Amino acid sequence: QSKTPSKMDNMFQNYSHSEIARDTATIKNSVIMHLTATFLRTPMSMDSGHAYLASAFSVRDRLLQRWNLTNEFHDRMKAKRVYYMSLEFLIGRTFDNALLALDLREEYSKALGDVGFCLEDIIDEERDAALGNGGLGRLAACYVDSMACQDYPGWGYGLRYKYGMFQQQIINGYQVEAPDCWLDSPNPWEFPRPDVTYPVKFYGHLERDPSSEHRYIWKSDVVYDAMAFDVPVPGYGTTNVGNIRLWSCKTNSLFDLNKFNSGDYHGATGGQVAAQILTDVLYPNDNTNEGKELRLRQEYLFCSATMQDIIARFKKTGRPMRDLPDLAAIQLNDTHPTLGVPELMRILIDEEELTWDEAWEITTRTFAFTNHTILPEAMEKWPVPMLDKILPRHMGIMYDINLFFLQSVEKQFPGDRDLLRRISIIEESNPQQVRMAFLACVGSHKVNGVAAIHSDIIKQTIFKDFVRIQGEDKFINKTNGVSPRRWMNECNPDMSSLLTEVVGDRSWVNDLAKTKKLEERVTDQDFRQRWWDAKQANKKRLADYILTTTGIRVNPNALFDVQVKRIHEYKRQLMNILSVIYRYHCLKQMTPEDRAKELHRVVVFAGKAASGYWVAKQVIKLINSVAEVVNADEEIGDVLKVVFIPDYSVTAAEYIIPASDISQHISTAGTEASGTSNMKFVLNGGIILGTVDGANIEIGEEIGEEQIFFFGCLAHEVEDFRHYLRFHQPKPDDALQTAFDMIQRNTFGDAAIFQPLIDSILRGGDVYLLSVDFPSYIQAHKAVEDAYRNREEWITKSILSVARMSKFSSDRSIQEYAEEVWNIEPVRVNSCNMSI
Ligand code: CRA
Repeated sequence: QSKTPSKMDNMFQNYSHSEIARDTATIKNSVIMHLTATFLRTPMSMDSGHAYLASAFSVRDRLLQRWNLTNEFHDRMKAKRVYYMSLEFLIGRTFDNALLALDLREEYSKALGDVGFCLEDIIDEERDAALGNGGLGRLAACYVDSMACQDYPGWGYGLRYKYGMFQQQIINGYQVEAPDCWLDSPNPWEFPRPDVTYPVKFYGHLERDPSSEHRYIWKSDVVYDAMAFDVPVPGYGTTNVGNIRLWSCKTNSLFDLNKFNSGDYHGATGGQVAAQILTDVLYPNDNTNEGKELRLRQEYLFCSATMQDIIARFKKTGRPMRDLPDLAAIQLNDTHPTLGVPELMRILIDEEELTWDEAWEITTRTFAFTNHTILPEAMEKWPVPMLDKILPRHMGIMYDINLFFLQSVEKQFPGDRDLLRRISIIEESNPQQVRMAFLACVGSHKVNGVAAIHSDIIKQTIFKDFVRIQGEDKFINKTNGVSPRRWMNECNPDMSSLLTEVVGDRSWVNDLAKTKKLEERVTDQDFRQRWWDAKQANKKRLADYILTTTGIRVNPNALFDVQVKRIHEYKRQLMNILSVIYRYHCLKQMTPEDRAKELHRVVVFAGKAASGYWVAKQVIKLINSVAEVVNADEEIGDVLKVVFIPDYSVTAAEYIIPASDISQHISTAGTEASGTSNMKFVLNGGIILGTVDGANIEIGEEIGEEQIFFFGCLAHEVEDFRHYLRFHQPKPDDALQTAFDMIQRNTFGDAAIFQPLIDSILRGGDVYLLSVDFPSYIQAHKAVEDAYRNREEWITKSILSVARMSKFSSDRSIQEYAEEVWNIEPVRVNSCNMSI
C-alpha cells in the first residue's frame, strides 16, 4: 500500500527547509567553527588531522538533519522496518562516502583549498572502521548502504568493538598482529545514545512462574548494560540516511560502592573491567568458529539488546504483539545472531505473557536466515553445559523448540529414528552441542544461500533433510552484491567519469543497469583509448601506494595480477605462489633475449591470516620469501615482481581493485560460497582468472564466457578426487614438482620452514586439490597472457564486462530480499524538497 504523508507535512516541510546552506563560505565557516569550538584549535595551528576532524564534524551536522528526519518520518509512517543483525560491519571510511552522498565534494574541496589543505590528503587522515573480518562484514556494510540509497526503512544492528580487525605488520616475512585502536581519536561517525541502554542478564537460575506452564522467572547473577552508538549511513541520491546501531557494554552501574567505601579501590572496578571485555575485541576469524565462552557472551549481549530495542520500538506503535511480523523483519547474517530466536521467545513468553504457540508463530514469521558457508570448521556449535550455565532460560527454550520440532517430524515421517538424529537441533555428542545452523533454520521462515551454486549445495548437504520436511519454497537463493557507490563512484573516479559521460548523467550510481550503454561505445576508438588510460592511471596510483607501503618499485605498464582476500587454505594463495615460483624458474631458464620478450607481470598479494591459523601464516611467509628473492634478482628485473601489501583493509582495497588487470578467485570448486571481491574487480574493468565456484559462475553467465578465464575441476567432481587422494599420494605434474624442488633447494631460505606446506599436498591428502588443478591453472595463465598481449581484445573484454555487471549491484540483492523475504517497501521522505 502506498504511504502518503498527512497532517504533519508542514512541520516536516519547514524543518527540511532549514537545511544548512551549501556554498563554500558557509562550509568554510562551519569547518573553522568546529576547529575552534569542538577541537580548541585555531586556523593557525590547524594540521591535516584536525582539518579532517573539523571537516568531518561539519559534514556530520548536515547528515544529522537528514538522519533525524528519516527516522521521524519512518516512525510516523509506522513503516515496516528490516533489521539486519550482523556481528560484523566492515565499513571502512565514511568521510568521502558522505561527501559524495551529499554531493558536496567539490564545495569541500574548494573550501579546504582556501584554507591551504588538499581534500585528498584530508580524506587520508580517517581511520577505517574495521568491525569485520572479510566478505560477510563488508556485505553487511554494502547492504545497509543499498537500503539507505533505495529508501528502504532498514537498520543494521551490531557490536561496537573497541578494537577492530587487528593491524597486520610484516616482520621478517611473517605476519605480526597489532591492536587496532581505532577509537583513540574522536570518531565523528558515531553518536552515543546513553538514553538507549538495556540490561542484559547472564548466569543464575530459574524459578517457575506459578501462573503458567511455560513461563519462568530468570534470577540472574550478573547484569551488564548495553548502550547504543548510532552510525549514520548516508544515502546517495536521496535525503534518506540509514542507521547502524552498535552496542557497547557500559560499566558505570558495575562500580561496587561497598568495596570502594571499604578501601578496596581496585576491587571496586573489577566488575567494570569484566563487563568491558565483552565488547572489547572482534574475533579475527573468517570462516572458522572459535567456540570460546567470551564469544558466546558477546553474541548474547548483542542479541538481547537488539531484541529488547526492536520490541521497545514496536511497542510505541501501540499495536498488539501478534502484529510484530507486520512491522519488523529480522535478517540473521549467518548463525552468529541466532540467539535472537530464543531471546525473542523468552521476551514474548516470560515478559509479554504470550502462549508458546503464539510466540513461536510470531518468531518464525519475523526471522529469516542467510547461510554464508559450508566449511565444517565454520559451523557454530555451542556445548549444552556452557549454554546451560550462562543462559539457563534460553537452554530450556531451545530444548522445547527442538522437542516440538522433532515431534512434528515424527508425525510426518513416523519411525525414522535416523532422520530425527540427523536433524536434531541438539547433537547427541559428548557433551551435547546445539547446532546453531539448525536452530536458525527452524526459527526462520526463509533460508538463503549467497550465490546460485551455494544455495543449491546447502539444499543438497546441510539442509537436505530440512528441504524434505519444510518444503522447497523455504530455501531460496539471494546472490550477493556490492555497492556501486563505494566500489565504483568512490574508488574509481576516472572510470566513473567515463560512465557518466556514456550514460549522460550520474544516475548509474543508483541504477547500475544504465551502464549497459557502454556496449554502444565498444567500437569507439577514442573512448577505448580513454578507457585504457583510466586503468593505467589507477595502476600508477597503486604503484605509488606499493612504493609507500612496501618500498618496492613496480612498473605500471606491466600486467597487474592480483589476489587479495583473507588467507585461507581453501582460497589457495599457496597454489598462486607455487605458480609464481614455477614462472620464476622458467624465466631463469631462458636466454636474456627470450626473457626480454616475456610479458612483464606484477603479482600482488594482500590479506590477513587469523592469528591462530598457523598454515595461513606460513603461506604469508612463503610469499614474502619468494618476493624477496625474485625482486632482488637483477636478471629478472621488471619481468616479474612479487608484492605482499601489508594490512589489507577496505581502504587498501579501494586502491588495489581499480588497478587490476587480472584478479584471481581460485578457491577449490564448491568451497567459496560467493565471494564479493570478484564482483568489485570486474565492475572496475578487471578480468577474472577463476574456478567454477561461487559467484564467478554467475559473473561468467552475465558478462559472457569469453570475458572470463575459468579453469579447474567442478564442484561435483571434488568429492571423488578427495576420496581418491585419501588413499593415494598425489602425483604432481612437472610444473608443480619444479616449484617444490626450488623450495626444497633452499632457493627461498630454509626449506624446512615450508616443508609443512608441501606436505599438506603430498602427505596430507591435498584436501584443496592443488595437485589436481595445477596443470589447468598454468594453462589458464598462458591464456591470460595471450589475451593481454592483444590489447584491443583486452579492452573489448574490459568494456563489455563492466557494461554487463548490473546484476551484482547490492541494490538488486536488497530489492530481492525486500520483495521475497522481508515484504517491505521503500518509504521516501517525500514531503521535503531537499533535493541534491
Ligand atoms: N568468508 C564466504 O566465505 C561470501 C561471504 C559473504 C563468507 C564468502 O564466499 O562472499 O561470506 N562466509 O556472503 C562466511 O563468513 C561465516 O561465513 C565469508 O566472508
